[in-house]
Amino acid sequence: MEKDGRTSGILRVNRTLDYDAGPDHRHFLLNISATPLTPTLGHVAYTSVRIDIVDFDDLSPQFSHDTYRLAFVENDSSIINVSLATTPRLLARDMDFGINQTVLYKIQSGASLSGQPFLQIDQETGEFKVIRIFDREALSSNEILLQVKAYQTDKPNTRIALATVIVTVLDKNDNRPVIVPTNLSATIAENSAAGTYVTRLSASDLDV
Ligand SMILES: [Ca+2]
Ligand SMILES: [Ca+2]
Ligand SMILES: [Ca+2]
Repeated sequence: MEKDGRTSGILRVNRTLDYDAGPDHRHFLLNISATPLTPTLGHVAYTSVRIDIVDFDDLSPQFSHDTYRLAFVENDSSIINVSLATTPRLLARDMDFGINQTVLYKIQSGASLSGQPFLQIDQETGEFKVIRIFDREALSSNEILLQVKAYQTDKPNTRIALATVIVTVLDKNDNRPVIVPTNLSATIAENSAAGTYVTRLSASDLDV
């Protein structure tokens, strides 16, 4: 800070002040002396001025990573409504202060299959819950991409951050192999030599 000239007594800032830079940047104590224009020995007055910097909401939440991973097993009713944490743990921070740093989480897209939601996020902790079981075999891929949003509670549309959660649906061996065709007859001449081709069967399994 500087005095505005030597005579007016007005104080003005001469550089940008940053509350978010830490406690040392939030208060200033100025010791000020006043002397007559024509210095006279001993005619000096002193005072001090305390300046408190208040936070301005100039930052948005930021995720600790761009991408997080979540994995659970298909068709497993034991995980319904159990809190599941991502790896690494979903975390967004806003380095402002007070209301300007409050962060909540929300699933932006990707948590529905055939129009039915299967995942929920805890808006405060960022943990997920599976709310509906489904078959890995019903998916075209075992990975589902979610977009999650962290937002400042009082500015949910402007102070935001986005991250991706890669959901991996782990396969369970819940399908029997199927032999194709299921009924078959074949003929072969008697006295055929060992190794003579008879017919071909194939088996498949929907699991991966
Ligand atoms: Ca700030
Ligand atoms: Ca903020
Ligand atoms: Ca399976």
